[in-house]
Amino acid sequence: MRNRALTIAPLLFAGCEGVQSALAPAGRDAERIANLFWAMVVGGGVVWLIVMAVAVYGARAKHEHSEKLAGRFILWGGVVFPTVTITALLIGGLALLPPTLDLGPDEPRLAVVGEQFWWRARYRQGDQWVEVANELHLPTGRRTAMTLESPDVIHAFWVPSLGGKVDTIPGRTNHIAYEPTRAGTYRGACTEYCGQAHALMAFHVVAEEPAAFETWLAHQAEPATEPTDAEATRGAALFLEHGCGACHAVRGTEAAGVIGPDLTHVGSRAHLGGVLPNDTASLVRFIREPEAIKPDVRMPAFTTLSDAETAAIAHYLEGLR
Ligand code: HEC
Ligand SMILES: [Cu+2]
Repeated sequence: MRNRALTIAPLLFAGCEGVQSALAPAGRDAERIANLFWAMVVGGGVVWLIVMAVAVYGARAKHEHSEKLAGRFILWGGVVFPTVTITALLIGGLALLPPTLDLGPDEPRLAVVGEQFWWRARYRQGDQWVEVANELHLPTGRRTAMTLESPDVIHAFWVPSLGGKVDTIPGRTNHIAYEPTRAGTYRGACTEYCGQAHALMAFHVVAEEPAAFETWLAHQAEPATEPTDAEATRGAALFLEHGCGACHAVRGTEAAGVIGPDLTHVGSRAHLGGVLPNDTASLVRFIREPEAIKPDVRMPAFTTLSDAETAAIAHYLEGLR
């Protein structure tokens, strides 16, 4: 038993660092939330120790207490103390809301949409909007305001390492802002049950220096690169022939679908669908058996394509950097 506890404990603590932890804050709002959490843990711990000490004392005391003293103890310890501490906690907790919901001076530059089971995001770049999917980038040291929407069901957007959580609600526009303090890649998740693949509705946020962020965004705004070899050229043709472009956009080509993720720069993302490493094997799986990756996915399986055809399409998509 002890052995098992020893093997499990490091795993539990490992969960507290890393890319998806409210206890390892990498954003201004996450820091505030973590501080509130620790204040509650320490405060709760102190109260627990006092209650335990009183309980032990009560169980052991041999002499009688006066009724007046007991009454006073209940009044102060049982009424006044909890009222004061819980009110203080409430005020401390509510005080976190205005700064967390503070959108900063700029108009929201990022519009996030919760889809069936992926995240669409549009960045304002000058007077155009640039669409990306499943991987957001945010500048460090700046507050980025976002709008949150959903076309059909309720999802919730949360990057525990960076800040607060807000629902995406059909027919409504919600807001949140994140201000990363530490560069890195952080994992986000849908935190409102939305269907079979809800737990797989993950995404990543790359927090980077403002200059690197602007370079990234300028690159995402560009149309797709032309295929550079014969196999990629064949893949591009097959992509259009087999109707991928009905759901996916590859800007600069005929593919202009809006149902699925924009694939213009899909090769530049670290993950596919938010959950798989972005490599040839994952691309092939997405084409062959998307349902095996995410149950109820809104993409059909392309089982009639030959191995060579699937490989050519995967090769083409990998080149879209
Ligand atoms: C009926 C619409 C539809 C068609 C047709 C379709 N897809 Fe998809 N595709 C989707 C949707 C929706 C997703 C998002 C799945 C998810 O993560 O929930 C997706 C996801 C993907 C992804 C992962 C993208 C990312 O950003 O993670 C790839 C790659 C992909 N599709 C390739 C293809 C290829 C190649 C074809 C043609 C052989 C194709 N799709 C045809 C709807 C479609
Ligand atoms: Cu969801």
